[in-house]
Amino acid sequence: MKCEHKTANIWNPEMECIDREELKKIQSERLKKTVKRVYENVPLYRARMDEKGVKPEDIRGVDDLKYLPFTDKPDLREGFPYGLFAVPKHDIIRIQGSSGTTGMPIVTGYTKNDIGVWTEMAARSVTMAGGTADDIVQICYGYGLFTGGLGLHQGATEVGAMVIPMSSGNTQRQINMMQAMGSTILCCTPSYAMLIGETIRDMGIDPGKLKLKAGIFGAEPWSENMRARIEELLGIDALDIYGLTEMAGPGVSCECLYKNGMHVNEDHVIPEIINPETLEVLPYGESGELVLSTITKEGTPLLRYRTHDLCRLNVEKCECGRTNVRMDRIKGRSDDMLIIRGVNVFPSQIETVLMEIPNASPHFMIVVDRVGPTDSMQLQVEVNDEIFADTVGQMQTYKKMIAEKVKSTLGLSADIKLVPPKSIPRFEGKARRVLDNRKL
Ligand code: DLL
Repeated sequence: MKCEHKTANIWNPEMECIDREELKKIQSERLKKTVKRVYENVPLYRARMDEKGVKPEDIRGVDDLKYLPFTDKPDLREGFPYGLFAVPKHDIIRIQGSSGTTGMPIVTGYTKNDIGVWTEMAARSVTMAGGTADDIVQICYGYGLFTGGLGLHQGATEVGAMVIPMSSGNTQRQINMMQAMGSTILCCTPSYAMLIGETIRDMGIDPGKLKLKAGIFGAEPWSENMRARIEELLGIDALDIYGLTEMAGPGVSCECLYKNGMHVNEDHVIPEIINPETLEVLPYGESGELVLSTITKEGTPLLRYRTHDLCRLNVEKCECGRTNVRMDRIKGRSDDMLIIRGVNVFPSQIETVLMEIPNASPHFMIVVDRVGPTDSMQLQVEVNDEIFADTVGQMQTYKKMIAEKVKSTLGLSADIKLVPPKSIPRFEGKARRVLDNRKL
């Protein structure tokens, strides 16, 4: 592991190392302005706040955050495409969307200022990984609606690094470029970093001969074991980065080289931890669901947005000197969303697809595995007697039809297995439709 660059700079020491009382004042001012703006411009917030009997002037600072209503993914789906925009379309210069469905995407709009804020958060992240104008940053997150590619691209550009906008895929070509250009920082999902590392090993390349020093990996859950494996395969410091489309994208938080939690950019986003059952706010240090409020976003500001990501917040000052709160690694989700090969999948989407297919039942099981560094998804679908009595050829055609429909709706390939009637377990309470065998 190469740690000699641990004394890396801090991109914005004024904000990242701010006195916490001072920070609270800034957050309070920004929160008040955001509340006023959404109340005046977004019908959903006005209705929710009126329902709770809360007026913008009741929110006098961060301590009053708890009086505000929550927002959640369905609000964004229902508001699609422009329902939650707080500024006229004229002021929006970019749209980004979630990596999940092609059916009902989630989109957020950015004003010029929003792009600036997001760029700043990503620049802080690249700097946390030791990135400077002397670095060569290879970005293998997807470019497009997904925020990974463009987010890190903007951040690395802001830092002045040389950016190689590879996007994902074509692993051998990635490695050839990495060798030829002398890339020093790699940005991709942790599972793709594993694949790159294993391919480098299989190609007989000595990782010590590469110029790579650090990796900025996120967009899906991973573990300390996986970190150790990637660091060994690539000879780098592997850092965790967190973000979500709804909050701008990657850079909500990122680890510094001390690798002890992800520093949250609290001057732009306020984190809270709640008990997902009772919705009660929990103190720092307790595990629960992460709830985020944007306090500088203009295009699509979101207050008390339920991420459904489970983690813990640590308010102790980090050895690196930053004072902002750190988020632990994401431990799981409080809803049933799965992330398979970087694509967000809800079991309910599979159910919707199956309901559109004649003779398929809504009884199914998703079995997720990790074969080497790649996720695989098997979809076990219960069919009726008529299909089950068909010839092998007819069953193959039927399977193909389901696979195509799943692919076109989710953008993911699944191995379809038809199972006999009544063979999938039935549940009286919440159905468990997912068997996740991945050891992350
Ligand atoms: O995944 C943004 C991103 C891009 C983050 C590149 C980091 C790097 P979405 O596609 O909207 O946005 O998915 C957001 O992904 O709610 C988490 O469940 C999960 N996620 C993101 N980062 C991490 C991470 C991007 N470091 C959803 N660890 C979030 C675990 C993560 N889960």
